[in-house]
Amino acid sequence: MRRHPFIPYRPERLSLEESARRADAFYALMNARRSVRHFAPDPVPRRLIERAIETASTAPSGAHRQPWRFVAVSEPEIKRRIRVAAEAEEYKSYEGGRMPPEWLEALKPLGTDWRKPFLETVPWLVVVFEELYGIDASGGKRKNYYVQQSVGIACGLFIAALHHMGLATLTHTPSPMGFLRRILGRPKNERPFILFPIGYPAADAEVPDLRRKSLDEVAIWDPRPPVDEP
Ligand code: IYR
Repeated sequence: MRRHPFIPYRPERLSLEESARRADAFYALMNARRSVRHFAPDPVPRRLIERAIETASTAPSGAHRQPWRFVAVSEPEIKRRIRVAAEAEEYKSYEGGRMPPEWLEALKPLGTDWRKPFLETVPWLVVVFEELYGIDASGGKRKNYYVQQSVGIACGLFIAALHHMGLATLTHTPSPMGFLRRILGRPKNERPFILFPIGYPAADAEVPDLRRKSLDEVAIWDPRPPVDEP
């Protein structure tokens, strides 16, 4: 493969004051984000979803293969089919013994169960698929690299973009998710990764009163291996 031409990259160098101001403002914005399970039925213009997808698609990716597909659903009938199939799988997980007791215990504080009415009440569902491999013009397979990392980063940017434009979402992973490929008619080289219901939070939406880990709990600075005892 030929090397890309290289072009100058000269983003503006910010003053320390400006960097600190932006750092604080962006942290405050993102720290105010919450995953939402109760949505308003209010419509969301397609233009906003397009922008969020474009933003997500700026993510870095292995060998720049951009191995993500964003499948946006607004049709009520398709949303209904997705809800029915998701609830059937989730019912088996929650009530049919597919989720081990330890997992059910871990979810108790969140109050989730097999019912997923939000899959129908939201104006948009966006299902992100990982492209496991590409298919070239002659039908041959073309390897992708670090697909999970790449798609995971794209999903993070997607969530940030939605939040920044005042929309709410949920990182929903009905399991197993194979039904999404069938209902949405996606090819074999694509695998469902995350399903995002997107809308405005319901007027009476509530979220669990969670605490985020502090900086001290999540960051380790300049660690050294322990000195071996003599
Ligand atoms: N997929 C199920 C279960 C679930 C699992 C985890 I880990 C969560 O953080 C939340 C839910 C569901 O969507 O209910």
